[in-house]
Parts: sequence; C-alpha cells; structure tokens
Amino acid sequence: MSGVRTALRPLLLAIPLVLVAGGPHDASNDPTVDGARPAGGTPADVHSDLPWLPIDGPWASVRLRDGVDPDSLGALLARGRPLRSAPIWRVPTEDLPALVAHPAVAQVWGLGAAPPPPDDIPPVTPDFDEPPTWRDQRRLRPLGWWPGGLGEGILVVDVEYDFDPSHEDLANNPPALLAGVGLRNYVGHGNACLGLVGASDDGYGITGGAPLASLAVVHPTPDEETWDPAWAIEQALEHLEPGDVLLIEQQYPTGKGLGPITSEPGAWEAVRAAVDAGIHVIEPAGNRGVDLDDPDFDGWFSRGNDSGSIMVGGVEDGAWNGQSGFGTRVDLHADTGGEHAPGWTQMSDAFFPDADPRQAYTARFGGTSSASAQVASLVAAVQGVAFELHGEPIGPAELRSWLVATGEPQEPTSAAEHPVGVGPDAQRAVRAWLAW
Ligand SMILES: [Ca+2]
Ligand SMILES: [Ca+2]
Repeated sequence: MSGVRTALRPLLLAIPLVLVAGGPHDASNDPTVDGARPAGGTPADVHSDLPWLPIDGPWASVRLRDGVDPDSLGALLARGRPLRSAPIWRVPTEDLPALVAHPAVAQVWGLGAAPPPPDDIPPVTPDFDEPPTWRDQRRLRPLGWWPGGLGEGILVVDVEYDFDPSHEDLANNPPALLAGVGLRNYVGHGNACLGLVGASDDGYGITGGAPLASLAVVHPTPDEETWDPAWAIEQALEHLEPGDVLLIEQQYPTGKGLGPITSEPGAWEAVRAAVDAGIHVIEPAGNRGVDLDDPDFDGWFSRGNDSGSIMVGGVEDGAWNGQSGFGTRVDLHADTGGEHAPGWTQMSDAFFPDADPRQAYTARFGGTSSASAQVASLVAAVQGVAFELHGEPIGPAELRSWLVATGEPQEPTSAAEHPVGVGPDAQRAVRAWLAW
C-alpha cells in the first residue's frame, strides 16, 4: 500500500453525532440546549418533561449538575462511562429513567445512529445513477458483487488539467493532489473524469465504475507557464504500484488534429516506463477524427511502436462516433453519447442550484475523455478482483489482451472504415481470465 492510498482510505467516518443536546432544564448558560427546546417550552427541570426528547438509540448522555460528585449517584452510573472533559456520562438508554429521577442530573439527550455525512450540499441533488447506465453497458455493476470489484485497493491517478475537491460528488472519495499546479481551467472536465472513475455510491449524483478505488491527480503543468505531460507521468509513477491505473486525460497536436498524448515522444517514453513498471495506462485517442494509420505518421501508431497503453476511442450505438481518433492501434472504445457526470460552472446543464459549482452536473459528458475515464474505472475494478482472488495484479499487456479478446466488436462497416477497437465487458473479461 502506498502512502497515498493509505491516506485516501475513506473516511467512513465514525461521527457519533450528538443528535440533539438539550432538555427542559435551566438552559440560560448551556450552549448545547439551543434549538432543542420545543417552541413555547419553558426551561424546567429535566424530571418533569422527558417524552419529547429524541432518545431513540441504545446510548444516551446525561449531564450532571455542576459540582456533583458522580459517586453520589451510587450504582446508577455503573454501566456508563464519563467523558474526560465534562461532567457528562454516556449511559445505556435503558438506565435513563432511573437517572432522570435523580436530582444530580441536569440534562439528558440521545445518541442515535450516525447520520450520513452531510456531503450532498443542500439542496438535495438527484440520483442520476438510474440503470441502465454506462456501468451496466460495461457490465461493471455486477462486477461489484465480486470481491475487489469496486476497485478496492487500486489507486487511479488522473493526469488532469484541474478539478474541484469541494465538489459534492467527490466529497466521499476525495482525490489527492500529488503534483503540479492547477490553472483553474477545464475544472468540470476533471470533476467529470474523476467522478466517472470513483464517485461514491451515496445516493446522489453519480456512481463511478470503481467507487472504492483511491483517486489522485497530477496536473500536467509543473508551473503556470509549462505544460509537460511526460513530467506529470513521471510524478505519478512515484506513487503508483503494479496493478494501479494511470489515466492520462490529455491530447497532443499531431499535425492532423489533436490525437493521443503518446504522439509526443517524451510522453511515449514515460508511458512505456509506466507500463514496464506494471501500471495500466489509459489514454484517449483524441476527438479530432485523426486517422492514426495515415502513412504520414510513418508507423508511429502501429503495433510495432506500441507504448503498451490502452488507447481508447469513442462510439455511439456501436459505430464510430464521427470524432474519435481511429486506427488499428486503438484498443478499446466506450459510448460517448453523453453521460451524467459531476461538472462545474461550464458543465452544469443537468443540475446547477443557486449557481453553485460544487453541485453542478452535466448530462452530456462525452468524447474520448469520457470513454477513457470509463475504461480506467473498468480496469481498476477488474484489477481489484485480480488482487482479491489471486493476491497479485494482472500485468498490463495481459489485462489489455483479455479486455480486447472478450470485448464487444464494433459494428462491422464502421470497424472497416474507422476502427476503434472493441467495447470492453468487465464480466466477460474476469470470467475468461479466471477460467484460463
Ligand atoms: Ca446537493
Ligand atoms: Ca454519488
């Protein structure tokens, strides 16, 4: 386990909230009582008016009157335990009736079950995750029933322009920033990619394909003036371990339009080094319809010059989407017709209450960026299963070939003219690998 991964281990927080602190006693100098007193209620002795107090859990609390010696309550507190810092005792709720009757007790209140963390910022955000979603298409949802199938133990590092860690749909799986300077551009793009990979299954927004994977970000900008994806890949490698995933949400100008990041030789070398270190590298084929088999590229994108990455193209309804980079080098594709995803100010068509960017969502996140994030989540989920069942990761070349071998073919005419690989199927890949 890397330090990053450990540090990111969520936060399934024991927040034993004191649901309501208060009671009808002399509250004039008791800050805990505010808001708990019923309208029109008069401060009174706790003994006289217990029933409205919200005491519904197995544990409750009692505050003793100032200066009271707990020993004076005798056996009444025998099953309780004191807080160190205040004359307050946690006691079994069933002991309350006897305690309430005692003149040394000033106040009682309940301790129910921990409420969910308050991460869905008001107002309530819809659940955009109604099936069938892209996770169903990729057979990721049932993979969650397998041990490790939610990406447990896998770190996904996204090389990403920027993101907003305060977005509500990243709050339960917060991405760590590992390196680089965010320039506050394309923030929604980062939120969307990170969300498709690892947004939590928490009843609002979306659920990523690997919601229990740990997320981290490296910006491709080491400073405000410099764009250097190879540097970013090397920074990520400092934190990644075999079986982890590197998603590179960047493109490069090929001379025929924006294409894969490994068009740039430095990035190609960095990707090769990452793959040789056992990392699954996912890169988009780009969105300018570049023919990667064009003779002008002189075989740069041929299998003979394979960086080892999983190159991802885009389809709609099983056929080339009209924009994705294409060629025999493209390994996998995903649907780019538009997904619900966390957004930001400029990606807020689905939900944007009070113009709050922290709870902005788009219904139209597409392109090979979206497709690559989907594939990255799938790889993390499949790899999580591999770790759980075999205790060691599948190598990058092996996993890529399993995904290609078990994928859904592109529509034949489209595949002949604009090949973008196959559509991965997480269930089939895992079953085939297990049976092998
Ligand atoms: Ca909300
Ligand atoms: Ca969510």
